[in-house]
Parts: sequence; structure tokens; C-alpha cells
Amino acid sequence: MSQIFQKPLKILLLSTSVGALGSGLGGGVELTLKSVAQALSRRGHSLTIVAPEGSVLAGVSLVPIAGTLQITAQTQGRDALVTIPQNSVLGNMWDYARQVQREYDLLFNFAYDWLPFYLTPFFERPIAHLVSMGSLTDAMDQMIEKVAVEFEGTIGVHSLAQAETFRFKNHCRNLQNGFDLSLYQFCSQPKNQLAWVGRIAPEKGLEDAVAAAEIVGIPLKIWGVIQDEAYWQKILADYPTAPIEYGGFLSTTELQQVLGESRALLMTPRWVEAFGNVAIESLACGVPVIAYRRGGPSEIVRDGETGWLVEPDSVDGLVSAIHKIDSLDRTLCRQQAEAHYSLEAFGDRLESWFAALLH
Ligand code: HBI
Repeated sequence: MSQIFQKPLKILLLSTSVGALGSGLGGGVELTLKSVAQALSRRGHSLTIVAPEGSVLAGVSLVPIAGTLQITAQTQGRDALVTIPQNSVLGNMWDYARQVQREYDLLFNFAYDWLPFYLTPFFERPIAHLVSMGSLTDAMDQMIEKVAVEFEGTIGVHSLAQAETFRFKNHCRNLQNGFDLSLYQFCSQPKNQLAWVGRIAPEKGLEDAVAAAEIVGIPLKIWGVIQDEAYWQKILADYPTAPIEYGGFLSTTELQQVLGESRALLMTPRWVEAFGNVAIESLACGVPVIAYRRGGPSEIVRDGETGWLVEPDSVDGLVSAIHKIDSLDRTLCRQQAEAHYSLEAFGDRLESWFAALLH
């Protein structure tokens, strides 16, 4: 039960708008939303999730909303216009929220889109916004900043590095993230393989991990949704002899089974990764993380203890870190995940955010 709230909160969660929950298109924010729902309902709060039709999320009441999905923000330029398609699922979701808002104490937005921020002053109920990526476009920055300043304390982020990408960084609350660690089994004896997990898209820098695997001659297992087919085909064409194997987009239960068998996870973000959920999933399985010293992962990995932090964009840096994997203790990786990234730790951070926001 909640330590902070005597009476449970009624919270309406509004999902990302780029894909149905469970499709993988929502990337890390799908996992985050699942963790938020679990962490809060375990504490007695009642949650309802509004999401694009076709969404699947066990154990919570879902309100499916029809309509056309948003285009992904990270594929636009900084001067991208705000776009709303015909019969926008985002617009439909927030019209529903407007109609039912009085039944809830708090609304909780997960969409990285202009509309929910623009609508905030028009709503009677407070809206907590979880901003799931760093600065991407001028229009979004300006809109989020307006809310951050006028509605102090309502902007949540996943890392200090992510907050640093915004002018309004001092108005951001660092929630980090949290996961149901009971889903992840510790593996002490890995196979001779490396792992890379994520949306296969340019901002994730997969080509560097492939190049490093070819140099060290250790098989690289790749899991995640192929979001940019041309980018994937280019990697296959550029590295025809690399020891790589694509394992598809797996459910958490399947992913943790095969990820855990890896000697290390490689994280090669080109952009400022807001957090790096997969780093926690890896640590939870006892798998050390070799990551560029950039964005969220650089605040997660304990350099020399639970992984290695590497000069960004340096394949040679990845190679020398791979040669040092065996000096790391896999049990420390699991311990770090349990100490800081469990549902309990995340639930504490969420509740203290809401207490500050609501009072
Ligand atoms: N793009 N327009 C838009 N809206 C989102 O909610 C969104 C996105 N791109 C990526 C994304 N969400 C998630 O994959 C990340 O937040 C993790």
C-alpha cells in the first residue's frame, strides 16, 4: 500500500500515439508505461489506460481509441511542423480524456507530441507529463517549456542527460525508470555471444556494434523491431562477413532468456538516449553493459563495476571494453538493478512526484 497517500489516486494514463501498445513501435515508452501501471497499482492506486486500438497490456483496464497514428517525432528535423492527420488517434484520445477527466484525480501523459502539452491549460484536472526523449524539435521544446514554467513540477524525465538537452532542464523531475525485476532471471554462465537490443533505426547506431563484433570475432545477437528497413539492409550490405544474427522482436519473457546468455550488452546510441531501458534489463539478468558515454546509459552503468563506458562513436573503444568483460562481476549487475531500478524504487519516485505535483 502507498506510504504517502492515505486515499488511493484515480489516474488516467494516456499512451504514446505512434503505435498500439505491444507493437514495439512505441519503443521504450511501452515498457515504461507497463512499469508505471504495475508500480502504482501495487500501491493501491486505480489506473485506466487510454491507448490506440489494438493495444494489449495485461492486468490494467484499457480504453481502446480508433484513429490514425502520429508520425514518429525522432524522424523529423528540428524545424518540423506540428502535424495532426485526419481522424488523429491522438486527438481522439484527448477528446475522450476531456470528457471523463472529472472521474480522475490526475491525468498522466506519455505521448511525445505537441497536442497534450498545448491542451494542458484547457483541462480542469492536473496533467503529469512523462517526456520520453530528449530535445528533438523547436515546436515541441517551446510547447513543453510553456507547460514546465506555467505548471511547475509537472514534467518528468528519465535522466539528467536528457533534461540537459532542454532549456527548461531545471523544471524537470528525474524519475529514472523501473521494472518488474521478477521477470528477469539472473544468468551466471553466459555463452560466447554479445547482445544488441533496440529499435533498429539510425539513432541507435547498430552499425558500430556490428563493426566491433567483426573485429573481436564474437557473435553478436540482435533483437528489436526493424523500424528502418533501408538502414538495416545497409548494415547487412556494409558488413557481409560480420558474425551477426537477428532474433526478431521478442516479448520481455523471451528477450530476458536470450539476453541473459550474453557476455555483455553493447549500447551504441547516436542520440542522447533519454534513459536506456535495455541497460536495466541487461543488468537484471547479470549482463554487464558496454555503452557510449552519452545520455541515460552513462548515468546507469557503473564504469568498471557493472560495465564499461566508452568514448562515444568509438568502435575501437567498444573493442577494448569487450576485451575487459571478464574482469566484471555479474552479480554486481543484478544487485545494482535491484537497488535502484525495481518497481518499488520506481514507485517511490512516482509517488513523491505526484505528492509534490498535487499538493
Ligand atoms: N513520436 N510523435 C511521437 N510521439 C511519441 O509518443 C513517440 C514518438 N517517437 C518515439 C516514441 N514516442 C517512443 O518510442 C519513445 O518515447 C521511447
